Amino acid sequence: MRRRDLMKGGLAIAAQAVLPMASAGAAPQTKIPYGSAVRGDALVDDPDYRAALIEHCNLVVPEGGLKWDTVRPSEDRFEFYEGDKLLAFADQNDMKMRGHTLIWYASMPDWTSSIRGKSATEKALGKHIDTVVGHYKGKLPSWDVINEAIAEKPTKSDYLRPSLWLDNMGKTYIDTAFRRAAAADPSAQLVINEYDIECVDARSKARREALLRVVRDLRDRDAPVHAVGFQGHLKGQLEIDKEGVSSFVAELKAMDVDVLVTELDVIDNLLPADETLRDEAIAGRVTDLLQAVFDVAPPTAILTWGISDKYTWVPMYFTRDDGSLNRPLPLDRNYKVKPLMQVIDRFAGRS
Ligand code: 9MR
Repeated sequence: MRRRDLMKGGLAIAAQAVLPMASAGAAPQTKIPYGSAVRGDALVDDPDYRAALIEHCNLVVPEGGLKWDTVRPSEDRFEFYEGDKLLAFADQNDMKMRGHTLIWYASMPDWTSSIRGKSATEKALGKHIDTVVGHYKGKLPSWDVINEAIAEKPTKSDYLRPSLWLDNMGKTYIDTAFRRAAAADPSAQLVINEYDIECVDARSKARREALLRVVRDLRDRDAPVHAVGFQGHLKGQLEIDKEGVSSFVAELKAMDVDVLVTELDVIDNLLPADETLRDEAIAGRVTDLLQAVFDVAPPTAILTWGISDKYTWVPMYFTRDDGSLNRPLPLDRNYKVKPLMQVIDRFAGRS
């Protein structure tokens, strides 16, 4: 069995979602792996954090530990300390670990700004992917190969995000990345990961269309893309485009491309101050997204971008005007289960 098939599974379920409340529905018949992004420092320093991951997750992904700015302090050095530490934790606790991320326009170390020209850029991309995927060959069942390749506001003629890679190699940098990753680890599920593709707004729709175009082009050229990752950084004030998401998943499945949810959380800066109402609204948005996906096909995995509100990227950009703390994740700051965790447990087939 291909390793990526380990991440497949599950049957569609029929839960009813009533906005903005989460509602109970039938449990799926197959378990879907659930996991969280993990911060290396908290893993070492906070025993309650470790215990929460062990209790709730069967999958982990480093939140930053495999990005270029950690792995590549210089052109010739590769630093796997963070990734290896998390993999050891995963192995000890009978969990799997995903890789995030090989090619992303952000988090690039300064020295990469001196890379110029097609041949040098292609060489740098190949060396990075060969070495990093090669280091974990056979150990990580799934990799985010390309992260956030779609333009902020894509148009028909201009739909890819400018980057070192696009600027120097043209749009087939994406094909090259997938081919190199497949060669370095033929058993891994190879994912193209994207954000702001879930909501009812013109921008999300345009971004889904652009992403579909990229995946279709990859398939037409026989590039080994296996799945699309919905990051799922949902904006609490925006409705999920349930129809749009379902038809997007259906178009992907028709090309034999899977989906997974890679970075789920709900940005709550514009949601009510009342914590009970806020937590219900958050659970409701996630129910809508997961239902829209499961209505067509189960995702191969569900991951949240952190497990506890104690460690979340959200306040870096979305603090609340009323001064109360953000609550985007399944457990509160004291590791108490919130309605969002119950929704995940239900869709993951754990309750
Ligand atoms: O949550 C991550 C934050 O701690 C980092 O500072 C930041 C830059 O490396 O990346 C954040 O994670 C992002 C992820 O890698 C890609 N999708 C959006 C996530 C939130 O910004």
